[in-house]
Amino acid sequence: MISEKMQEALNEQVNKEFYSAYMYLAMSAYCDTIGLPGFSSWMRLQFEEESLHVTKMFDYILDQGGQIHLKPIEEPPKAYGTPLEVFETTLEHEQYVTRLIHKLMGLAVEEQDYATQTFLQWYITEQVEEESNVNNVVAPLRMVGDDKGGLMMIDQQLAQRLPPLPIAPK
Ligand code: OFO
Repeated sequence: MISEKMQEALNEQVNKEFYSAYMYLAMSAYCDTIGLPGFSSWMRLQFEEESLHVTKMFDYILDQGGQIHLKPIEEPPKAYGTPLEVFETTLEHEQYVTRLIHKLMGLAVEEQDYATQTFLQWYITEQVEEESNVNNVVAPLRMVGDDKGGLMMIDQQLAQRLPPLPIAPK
């Protein structure tokens, strides 16, 4: 059982995770149009990962006897600037999501909702990984600057990203 306040906060986070998925799909299209297929494929897999974050939280709300409240998803931008800017935006976004998850945990602590605290621990760990993965792309992008050869190499590396593993069943 979860409180109504927690249920609403989790539904709000489901919407934010949907937005993340939507934004990465838009970034995937953008990277494809600027001739970076490896970047595009990385973003497409990030979209898939965010979709898993959505369904994990969706299932938790239902498992707790809560109600799902799906809200409109904000429209993401169409263009994202240079390849470095694409990943800087990604980093800022993931840092924002980390803050949202921490806020949710704060609410779970305040409400002495131990089940939700345990559940959210997975997202807290996941956000550390999300930020680290993006930082690992931002750093080489800053290093290569405008060098086209360097950019092509990074594009090839990003193309190697593997699809996300399915999230373990509850
Ligand atoms: Fe769902 O972690 Fe990114 O946004």
